[in-house]
Amino acid sequence: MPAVVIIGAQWGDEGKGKATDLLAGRIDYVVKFNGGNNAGHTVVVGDEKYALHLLPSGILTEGVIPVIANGVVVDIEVLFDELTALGARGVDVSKLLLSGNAHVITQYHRTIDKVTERFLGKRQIGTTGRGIGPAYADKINRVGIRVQDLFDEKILRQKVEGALDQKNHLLVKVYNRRAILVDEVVDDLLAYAERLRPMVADTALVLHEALERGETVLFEGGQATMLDVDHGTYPFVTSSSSTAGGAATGSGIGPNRIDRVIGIVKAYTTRVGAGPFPTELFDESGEFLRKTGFEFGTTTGRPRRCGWYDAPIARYTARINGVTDFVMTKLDVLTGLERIPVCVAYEVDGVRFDEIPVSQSDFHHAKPIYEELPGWTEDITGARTFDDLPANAQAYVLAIEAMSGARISAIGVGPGRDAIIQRH
Ligand code: 2SA
Ligand code: GDP
Ligand code: MG
Repeated sequence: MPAVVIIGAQWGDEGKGKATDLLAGRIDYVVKFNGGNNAGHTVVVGDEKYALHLLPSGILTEGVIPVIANGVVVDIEVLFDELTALGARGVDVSKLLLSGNAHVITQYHRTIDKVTERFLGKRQIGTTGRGIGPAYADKINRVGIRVQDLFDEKILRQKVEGALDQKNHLLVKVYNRRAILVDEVVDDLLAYAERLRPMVADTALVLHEALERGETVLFEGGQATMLDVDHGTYPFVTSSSSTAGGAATGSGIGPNRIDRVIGIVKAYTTRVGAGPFPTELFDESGEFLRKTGFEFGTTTGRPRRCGWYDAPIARYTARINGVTDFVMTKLDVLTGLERIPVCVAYEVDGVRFDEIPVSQSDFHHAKPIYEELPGWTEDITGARTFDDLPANAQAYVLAIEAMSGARISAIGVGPGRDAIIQRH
């Protein structure tokens, strides 16, 4: 099982760190291939709680080599802050490898992210404000700064000048902000160059060689399928490829290397930021899920929008990613509900849609068609085999599996690392 991809199958925060832990001990490399410090992984190890934003959660697994690959956008200050904080808690961070082709998030990306959101008013995306979109926009627009540019001051200066040219015009004339000085940005970035140098590697080659040796490489997706720039609910998406295909382009391995794609689904659904969400709840059930599941953003602290499980979304993400199996998290959060609605299809203007409507406008006002499943009241956090679960919890998992397009290979029953049931 040499190359495994883990992706979010909904709108993020499914608990991807949990699946990483499942494979721990068998992993040699863990790779972040998309996004930046907009990700938020909370990982509970014993009594310790770690919140990671830029670094892959696999960094917490001893002996694993963490890799930040070319598809990532890197805020260097955040990178060093996270490394320092983890190092102070005894985590070995010395093996981190960083692709020289990864793009850099600079202060002007953060500024533009914030001002454009403010100017969008009602049309806001609800970004994390970390400069992610503007950094990817520069990458695609071919005016981005890459990690390797920090080692050539002349090139760096030219590139920063090029990038700031139009941006300063916009900042001063449209947004009424002060112009950003080239020197300021260049000096900021150069200050990190020597500290960065030892981490920088040809990560595509490193991963290729590892796979050739038969070692196991885990690709840890940030955000989720429904936030993918191509396959998500555009424009209410992040700016990277957060689907399984992104693991290949975002790291430089061939797609045929990928052996297993694990989709992480919550036993219900959450979303942060704006955009369509058919099963969203606005009543006390939503409040119950938010409180019981502790649904608040790991990066921004924003309350997450909560709703019931959406089977058409699971089927869609199973297809888009080639999911081989799902890991379902947070089944314990549903304990105590008398009946649990599950969305099996949608209704749009009187027409039934069994799959996600292609038209975004239709999806925006799609009404869920629910099937109700009976709940359970027993505490399931101590369950470690499928048979330990109450009959109704078993039936819930099996019913969802039947509608979701792939096998459920493991079930999360609590926040702790070991609170998981594996099905063989
Ligand atoms: P951005 O900042 O450009 O990536 O925002 C674009 C949209 O993508 C959403 N997004 C996320 N959704 C869920 N979780 C994310 N990570 C953090 C977490 C979020 C947080 O794990 O909790 O702390 O708020 C994440 N990152 C980006 C975002 O909400 C926008 O809808
Ligand atoms: P990620 O973005 O997918 O890495 O997920 P987050 O870390 O943002 O959010 C997942 C949260 O759910 C974390 O606080 C985890 O500790 C928690 N979690 C993961 N699995 C379970 C589970 O099975 N039950 C409960 N109650 N919490 C879980
Ligand atoms: Mg998260």
